[in-house]
This record gives sequence, structure tokens and C-alpha cells, in this order.
Amino acid sequence: FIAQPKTVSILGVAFSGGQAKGGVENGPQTLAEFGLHQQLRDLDWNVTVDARCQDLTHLQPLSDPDIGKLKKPRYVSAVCEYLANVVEEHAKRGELVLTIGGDHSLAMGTLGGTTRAHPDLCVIWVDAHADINTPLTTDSGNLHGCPLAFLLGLEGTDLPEFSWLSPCLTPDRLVYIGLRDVDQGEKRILKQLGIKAFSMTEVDRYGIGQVVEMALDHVNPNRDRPIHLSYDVDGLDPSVAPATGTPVRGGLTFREGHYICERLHETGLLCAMDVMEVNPALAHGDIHQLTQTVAVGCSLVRSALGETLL
Ligand code: 5AB
Ligand code: MN
Ligand code: MN
Ligand code: MN
Repeated sequence: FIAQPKTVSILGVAFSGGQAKGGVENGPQTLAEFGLHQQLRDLDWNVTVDARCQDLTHLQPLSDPDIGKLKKPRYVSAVCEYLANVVEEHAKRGELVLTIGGDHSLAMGTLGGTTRAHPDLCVIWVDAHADINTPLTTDSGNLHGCPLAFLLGLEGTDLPEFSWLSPCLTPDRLVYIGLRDVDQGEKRILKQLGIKAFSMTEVDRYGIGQVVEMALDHVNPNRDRPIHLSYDVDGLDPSVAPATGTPVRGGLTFREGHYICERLHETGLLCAMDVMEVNPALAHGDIHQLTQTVAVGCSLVRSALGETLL
């Protein structure tokens, strides 16, 4: 296809069903109010706003009992199935698909969609967490801790409730940056599947510049694969992005977080970006914490879409 030149489709997904804390559904609206859409137009992008995912509460089933430990499995599945179809549509037009969450279970929808348009894509997952728990390893039962297990088709994910989602990612096309809170079962999975991960230890040891090059060398050695960047704002240090549901100390600095986006823009290969887990309600009424987190969500996107410092 002919890629739409500099067209970004923005999908705000007001959804919090993948975890227990209310408020994360208001992430998209808050970034929009902060001026995200105009900021991208100012960077000379054609901005398409797709409002179809703004309110998906009608997809919530009347009854949604746990499946094993999994909470709200049917609701999460229905929302992600819907999102995947919308994402696929935009991605197939060659647009850069920007999804604003909502919680990170939505990645089943975003990657479910982008991989249909770009089957050979690779994923750079920025997060404090590995989000690769299976229905068998999850302790919390929160599906925002599980999206990668479903996308990879790991043990126990072959559930009739998720039959629309077939395995669409392979371990060699996934790389993490920023990890520092990985569950025991997840550590086993990463080892077993040989999934490349740059934890905060590697960021400290090599510096973010080297880490991003090594990450690209691993998932995109010839620099020819489309890149889907899935960015959980809790990858950043809580001093940088405090308003999020599962903050963990010792995260990426403001500059490290932005450098990843700047470098990925430079590759010219970015086909999708997710900005997940901004939860305005967890600023605890502190306007500074709120503005800081929302502003950083917007500036990460601007960096990924070509804003430079000079
Ligand atoms: B997030 C935890 N591993 O499974 C779990 O914020 C946390 O999308 C998951 O990265 C955090 O509940 C999910 C303990
Ligand atoms: Mn996280
Ligand atoms: Mn996450
Ligand atoms: Mn989180």
C-alpha cells in the first residue's frame, strides 16, 4: 500500500476493566483537553480523530464471572476485539495509529489490530512490568498484567472468550525497556522464551542510547520492520509520571523516556504507539502531579512524532 503521508489517527479508549482502579478511563479525555491533538497538528501531522472507542461501556456484559483468576474477561475481550478492528482499519490505510488508554489490557486490541496490517512488525514495550502473566501465572487476575501472554498465545490463553484473538506475535519480535517489577512466573516465561529485556539495571549500565540501539538490533536487525511502541507511563519514574495505577520506584528519567521516542521516530519505522495507564484520579487532587503526568504523556507522543530539541 501507499502509506498515508504524515497522517496519525488518534483513538482515545476510555477503559479501565483490565484492572481495579477507577479513573484510568479518563486518561484520553485529559490528554485531549491538554491539547494533544493540536500539538500534533503543530508538528505538521494530519490528525484524524476516531471517536468510536471513546465510550465502549455498552460492550460490558450483564454478567462477567471470573474465569479462573481472570477478572472481567468478557468485557476486556469485547473491548479489545472492537479496538482491534478499528486499529486494523487505520493501520491498513498506512496511518500511524495512536491509542491513548485506558489500561494496558488494551494492547491486546492495539497489537491485535496492527499485526493484521503489518504481520512482520516488532514491539518495543516500555514498562516497569512485563505484562506477560498467563491465566495460570497471574496472581492479581488483572488482565492489564497479561496482554503479551495472549498476543503470544502462551499456555492457558486459548480461551473461548478470547477466540477472536489468535497468536500474532513471536518472542523474537518483542523487546522490553524499563522493567523493574517482574513477577516470578513472568521471569520464568521470559527465560524460557528467550525474550530480550532491558531492565533498569541495563539502562544504568549501558545508558539509554546504547539500550535503544541494542533493542533495535534485536527485534529489527535490518531496520526494515514496522515498529509498534507500547508505552506504559509507569515505565517512567513516579517522580516523572506520578498519576498511574501501579507506580514503581527507580524508573526512567524524563529524558530517558523521551529519548526512546525520539530515536524510534528517527528510524522512520513507527507504525503505532500506545500511551497507557495515565490515571488522572491518582494525582490525589494535586494539580501539579496531574499536569505533570498528562504533560509527559503528550510530550512522549510529540517526541515519537518528530518533535526535536533543536
Ligand atoms: B501494567 C502485576 N504483574 O500481573 C500483575 O501496569 C502488575 O499494565 C501488572 O504494566 C501491571 O497484576 C500491569 C503484579
Ligand atoms: Mn506497568
Ligand atoms: Mn503495562
Ligand atoms: Mn500500571
